[in-house]
Amino acid sequence: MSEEKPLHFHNMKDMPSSHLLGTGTPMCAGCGGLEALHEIYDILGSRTVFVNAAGCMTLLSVYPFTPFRGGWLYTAMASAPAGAQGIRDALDIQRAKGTLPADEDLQVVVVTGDGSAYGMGLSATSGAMDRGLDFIYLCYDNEGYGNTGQQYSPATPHAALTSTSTGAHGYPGFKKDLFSIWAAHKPAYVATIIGAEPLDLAKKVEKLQSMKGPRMLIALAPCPTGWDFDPQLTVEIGRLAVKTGVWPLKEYVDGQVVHTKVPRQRPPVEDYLKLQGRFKHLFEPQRDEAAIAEIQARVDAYWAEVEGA
Ligand SMILES: Cc1ncc(C[n+]2csc(CCOP(=O)(O)OP(=O)(O)O)c2C)c(N)n1
Ligand code: SF4
Ligand SMILES: [Mg+2]
Repeated sequence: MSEEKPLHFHNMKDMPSSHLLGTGTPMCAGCGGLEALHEIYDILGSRTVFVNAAGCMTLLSVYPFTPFRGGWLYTAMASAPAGAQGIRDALDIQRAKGTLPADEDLQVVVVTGDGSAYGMGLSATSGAMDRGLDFIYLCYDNEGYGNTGQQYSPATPHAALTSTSTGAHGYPGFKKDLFSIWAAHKPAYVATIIGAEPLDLAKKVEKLQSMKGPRMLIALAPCPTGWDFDPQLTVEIGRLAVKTGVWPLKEYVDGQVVHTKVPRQRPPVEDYLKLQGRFKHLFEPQRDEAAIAEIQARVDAYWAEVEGA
């Protein structure tokens, strides 16, 4: 009888990092969160300990299998930054004792979804920034509790249908501005990114690698399963999020917010909305002009402020 191969990679030290993610994992096809994580990991490299709060990415490392060559710590949803503190402290103690050479030190990277970052884990994140913890925080933002069936979260956009906002008008609330909340703590770095804009993403990840202290990334993560679109549209939807102005690409550094891409000729937001089943009720059986106009007006107001600044 032939030996069965495991579905997941297990400590495949010689495989390039670009081959590690997305292969043999139980993630959905076209996952925008995985796309961003993959691109980031290609730059960060394997001297990385990921600290992950419960969510879709947790499925990447199911003991004893992992696609990563560095470390992985799994935490409860509210406590990934506290887990990162413990790992950083342990590394620093080993450095001080001389048992960990400088060139073998590891970078500590929190990876959580929006449910943790915008909600349950915000207090622990705030504390970690207050303490100046030397870590990177990547939030892949699929705008809902994806792993448990896309319930709405504080990151869900206005009017989106989720499994807990099912009425004729979708989610009545508005997406929380996590970028500003994080920037208000005055950490070393905050940026928004998206996998569909890999050059912008790469410049930001390279920049933050030369810094110390809290460094924060929010990646909009188009989610075919939760947003209801064909997986082959992930990149197109990601690019449209940027082109229409729905997802501003920006960074906070040295007390300043700088937009790294300013879409001056913005197509209407409905070009982005109508590709996604979660907004289908805005177009069928008849157009909800008021809701579409409100979403457009908020995007326009954002950019009017940026361009007038
Ligand atoms: C305190 C707590 N409540 C609920 C859960 C169940 N749970 C596991 S993953 C998850 C969704 C997390 O959402 P998010 O952080 O956005 O990550 P995603 O699933 O979208 O990747 C939930 C609610 C949990 N693990 N812990
Ligand atoms: S539910 Fe969405 S975020 Fe989660 S693995 Fe699937 S595509 Fe990715
Ligand atoms: Mg989520």
